[in-house]
Amino acid sequence: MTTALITGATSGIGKATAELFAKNKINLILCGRRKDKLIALQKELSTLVDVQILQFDVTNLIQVKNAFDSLKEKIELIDILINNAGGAHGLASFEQANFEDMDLMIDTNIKGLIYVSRLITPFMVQKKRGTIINISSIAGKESYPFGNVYSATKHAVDALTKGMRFDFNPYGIKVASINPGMVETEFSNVRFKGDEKRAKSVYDGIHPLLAQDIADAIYYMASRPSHVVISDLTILPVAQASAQVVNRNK
Ligand code: NDP
Ligand code: 8X3
Repeated sequence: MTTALITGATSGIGKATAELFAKNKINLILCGRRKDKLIALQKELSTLVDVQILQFDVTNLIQVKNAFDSLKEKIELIDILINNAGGAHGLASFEQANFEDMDLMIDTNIKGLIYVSRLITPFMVQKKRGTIINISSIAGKESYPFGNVYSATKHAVDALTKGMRFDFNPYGIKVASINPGMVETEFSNVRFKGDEKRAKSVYDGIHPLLAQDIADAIYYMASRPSHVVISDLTILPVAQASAQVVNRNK
């Protein structure tokens, strides 16, 4: 049976992907910081497949290493890695952006993805098999006003995806990225630090993507025949023409 590790499985895109993978009989290793959410999801999905949970913060290399060491036999079996944990913190003009927010985005979206991938890929290389899907963003393709550092971190994800594709080419490992536009998840609540009104207003007058729309695409990418890799996929709600151009007339 296939085994997938999903980071950021406690909400949004990661959770929807876990649910869809379980329906399709893919064993799961689910990761996140919120243990109660991991336990609830494990309970929900373990009637369908084997579900292991690992609680750690992707920004903390020691925590990532310890978590993987605690599940070594299963980590070695991973066929699919979904690098999804991440997010935006703040939305401010560069000269006013908060240092803690900037550090957190760099540490989570870039360094977290590097730590997780660096620890898992040696086993894929050994097996000469595996699929890595990095969740980037439309912000990884274009910058937009006030998106400065978030956008830079997602451009880095794009660059890392391409770099990994070169390095893993000799081993037949598939490396892909998916670049969603506006998806209504906890993303904006996190970006605006719990200001629900402001978070909701991001989706005013549009029909945004749902986490399930991205999960569908991830599953499609992960289930192609062995000679096919969908290397780069951008998905937008119909209302969105670019990171900035959004038709709010529904
Ligand atoms: P959510 O906020 O709903 O989910 C984010 C997930 O990341 C949570 O499960 C969270 O888990 C996890 N996470 C965040 N920080 C850490 C950390 N330091 N260590 C471990 N896990 C962490 O947002 P989305 O589902 O929308 O976001 C998923 C990915 O999709 C992100 O990389 C985001 O940048 C990207 N994306 C989102 C878009 C959108 O419009 N929503 C558009 C394009 C890309 P926990 O808090 O339990 O640790
Ligand atoms: C999230 C998409 O455009 O809100 O990555 O930054 S956007």
